[in-house]
Amino acid sequence: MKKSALPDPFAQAREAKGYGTIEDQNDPVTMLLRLKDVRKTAKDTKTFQSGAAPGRIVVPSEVSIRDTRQIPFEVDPPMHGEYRALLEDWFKRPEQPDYRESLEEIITELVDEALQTDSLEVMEQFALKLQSRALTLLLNIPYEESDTWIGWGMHVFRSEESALDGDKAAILYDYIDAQIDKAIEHPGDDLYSVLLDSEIEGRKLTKEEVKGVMILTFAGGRDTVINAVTNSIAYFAEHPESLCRLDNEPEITAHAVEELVRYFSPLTHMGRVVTEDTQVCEHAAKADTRVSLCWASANRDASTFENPNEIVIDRKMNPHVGFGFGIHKCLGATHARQVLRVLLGVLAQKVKSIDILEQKDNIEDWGEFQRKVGYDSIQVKFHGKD
Ligand code: HEM
Ligand code: EMZ
Repeated sequence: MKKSALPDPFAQAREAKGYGTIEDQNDPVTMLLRLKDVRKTAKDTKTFQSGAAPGRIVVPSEVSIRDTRQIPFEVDPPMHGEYRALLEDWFKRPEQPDYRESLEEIITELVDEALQTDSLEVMEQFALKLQSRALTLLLNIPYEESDTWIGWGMHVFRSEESALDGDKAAILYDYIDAQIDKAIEHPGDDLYSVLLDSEIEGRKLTKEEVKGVMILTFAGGRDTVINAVTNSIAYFAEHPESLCRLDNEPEITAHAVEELVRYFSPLTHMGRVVTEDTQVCEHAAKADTRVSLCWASANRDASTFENPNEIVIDRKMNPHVGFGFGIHKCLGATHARQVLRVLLGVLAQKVKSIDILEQKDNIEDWGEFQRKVGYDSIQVKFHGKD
């Protein structure tokens, strides 16, 4: 097994019965493992709702550490569409040329630094910095603000021991409250100010609604991007031929990014609350229980993906659900894709090879399933082209 591989722990259960069951704070979750079922369930927002108690669709449940509803993630139609319409244009800005150029500057600086270092810990010294600095572009705020977020360290709203740490989460929530108050006093052209000035159903968004969008922007786009970046570097360390191909055929870059997101599936699964007694893959799902859409399992479903456990860097047919499916599909995907495209471009251009010196895998514990999602830490050495 390669050091950079992410094995698929769901294969057997997916093929045998299509689901698995896990315990979580006395609110068990039936994980749906097949691509077909994940898609069907994601589409049926009436029977499988997102707008339950704030935090309940997240696994592990965040009900005990959060009261603020994340928007538009924890909202169902028709309100979901109203919020989403407010946000779409802003979250498409990463397609603009100047946004891409700024990303290129951020990433080039980090890669140049990495080339000067004998041993680089990718999670903390590369991916966290990249993610934080890139996020200043999405929020349209000064670059220096990223120093604060980097200063929070790897585990901001989680502690090392537990995925649920209310005190840690409060650091982020209090920070966002303070930033909203600042934007009220001195409105600018940042995301906070734009949201505070937006209207829904003929009224301004409340502070609580703005907070709900901002928490999601920070939380949803942090670990996912950090893992995608770090896993990409580990992959290229063991597949220098793929870096070489990207250099010679930059036109495959967009395909490569989709394939990496499929294979890595940085968000393993996301829950829904069942609103009426129903059936999912011949399994009774009672009203007010939880199911989850397991993107990571669906993305290895051999009935759709040939050689699902291999990274086929220019895979053509790739209807993966790494960014979700249906109305809640990832709003940050344009940003995440641009980050990864630019990263691949810069690596292909400057890096000849990467050695993995030491690694500690990050294994998520989902009851009967143990899933490697990335690394707690990984030390590497970059080698430049000349
Ligand atoms: C939704 C994955 C990056 C913001 C989602 C969903 C997935 C996902 C699977 C669907 C959740 C559901 O249906 O319940 C990812 C991955 C990322 C990534 C794999 C990186 C590789 C980001 C970033 C941001 C972001 C960078 C913003 C900064 C959101 C938001 C939603 C969402 C706001 C909810 C959209 C809605 O409910 O309409 N993401 N995400 N994500 N993501 Fe991401
Ligand atoms: C929630 C979630 C969003 C949750 C789209 O996914 O990401 C998780 O990492 C957070 O813990 O609060 O934002």
